[in-house]
Amino acid sequence: MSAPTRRMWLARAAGLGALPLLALLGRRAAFAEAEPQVVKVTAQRFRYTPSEIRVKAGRPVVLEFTSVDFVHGFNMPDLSVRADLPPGVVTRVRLSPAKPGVYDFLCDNFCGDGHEEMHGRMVVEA
Ligand SMILES: [Cu+2]
Repeated sequence: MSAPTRRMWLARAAGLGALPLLALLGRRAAFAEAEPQVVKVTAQRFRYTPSEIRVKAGRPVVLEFTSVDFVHGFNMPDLSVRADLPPGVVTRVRLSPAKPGVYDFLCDNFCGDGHEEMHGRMVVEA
């Protein structure tokens, strides 16, 4: 085999080797898109921090709640999501908002004077 022919074969072999690698990278990118967005939220008389949560439609979300002082509630009626948030533990709530929009949430465990002020919203972007 002459030197140029050998080089051509090597180049072809390298090209073929790159195909599975590209496929693997593509699959990894798709997997990364399906990875949930994790949002940490603190619940405390009488607010959630942050009070506005921005997420992407179609991407799974995990809300990680920590209450510092009381068994607050988390209720987002339009997305049928509800949880108790006992203090001292992390409460994880998973959801996959499909439709863009603004969804209100509120504390539905009476937590004292100012309880009515304990609310926020989730902005689901297209
Ligand atoms: Cu509350």
